Amino acid sequence: MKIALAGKPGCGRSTLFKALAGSPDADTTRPLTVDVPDERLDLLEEIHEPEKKTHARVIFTDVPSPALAPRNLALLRNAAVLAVVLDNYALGDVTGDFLEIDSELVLADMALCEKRVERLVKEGSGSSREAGLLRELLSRMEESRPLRVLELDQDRKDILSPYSLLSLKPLLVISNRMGKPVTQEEDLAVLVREHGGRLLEADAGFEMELAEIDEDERGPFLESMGYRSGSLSRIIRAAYEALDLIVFFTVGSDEVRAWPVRRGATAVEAAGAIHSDMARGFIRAVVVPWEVYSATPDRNLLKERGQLGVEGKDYVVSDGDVIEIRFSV
Ligand SMILES: Nc1nc2c(ncn2[C@@H]2O[C@H](COP(=O)(O)OP(=O)(O)OP(=O)(O)O)[C@@H](O)[C@H]2O)c(=O)[nH]1
Ligand SMILES: [Mg+2]
Repeated sequence: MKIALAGKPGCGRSTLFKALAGSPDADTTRPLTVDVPDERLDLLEEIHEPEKKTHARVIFTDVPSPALAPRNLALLRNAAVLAVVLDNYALGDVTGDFLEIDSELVLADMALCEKRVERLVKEGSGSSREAGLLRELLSRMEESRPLRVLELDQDRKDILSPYSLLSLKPLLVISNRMGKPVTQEEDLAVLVREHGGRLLEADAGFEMELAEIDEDERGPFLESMGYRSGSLSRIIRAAYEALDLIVFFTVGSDEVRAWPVRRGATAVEAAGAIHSDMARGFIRAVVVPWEVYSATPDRNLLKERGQLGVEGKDYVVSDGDVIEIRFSV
């Protein structure tokens, strides 16, 4: 999952990026890949002692300012989640900056939709469903509504998905100054809610300094300063929630691994997340819910007790399921 960090010049993006990397020397011009922390996966590692443990991964990019510069558009469109960083530690005008960036996202989407409608008209498809939908979106955006606030059914989302519309992507808004919390009643919090975003707090400067001390000591240090957890885990959690992702696990002596899928994914979609061959040749899935597996991580015993669930293609995956796909190609 890709998360693009964007914001006004000097908002603290690069500082936050280095904090997320856990190193003041991190190269902000390259994507940063981090493991999604997951205690369940750690437990599976203890149980199976595999050669390899593979976390779900998140990739952060530090989008150079100005955020909506043409050279950044591909970066932004490629991201699953946009995170706008706001300077709340120095001279930033948090509400003004937020509104400015969000309206730039909307403008970029309007330009794209207009171009596409023109093209459809030229091709004689001006009265197609797609053209109708784009016109409808344009009229909403003219009222400077970001598309993420609209309720769109799956059909419409499918039509729009090739466009990677920026104001339709989940939005995290990161107030860079955790020591100065934003209350629910504050203008910024109200605005972010109205614009369909999620507000988070970070203290980039402090967390980057923390990166210089031993990893084991960071947690207690954070706590001693009144912070419950670092930005990394909170940003990842918010992104997972915004995308409505869950994870399932595969286990074995070679590898234990966490696989993110959207909530509601079926067994055959889970198989496809692992490998397209597994989806194509899907026979069945052997599924053990997390509570059952973590209590009895023993296939033979589970089998004896009749606790190995044998499921077909349409089984809906639950968060934490331990899954084995049977397939033939
Ligand atoms: N006190 C304090 N200073 C910060 C914090 N975050 C960033 N700074 C400082 O603000 C300045 C700008 O921070 P950067 O992280 O470089 O900001 P940026 O958003 O990457 O800026 P550009 O890439 O130039 O647009 C640097 O001097 C940072 O040390 C913070 O949380 N607290
Ligand atoms: Mg920077």
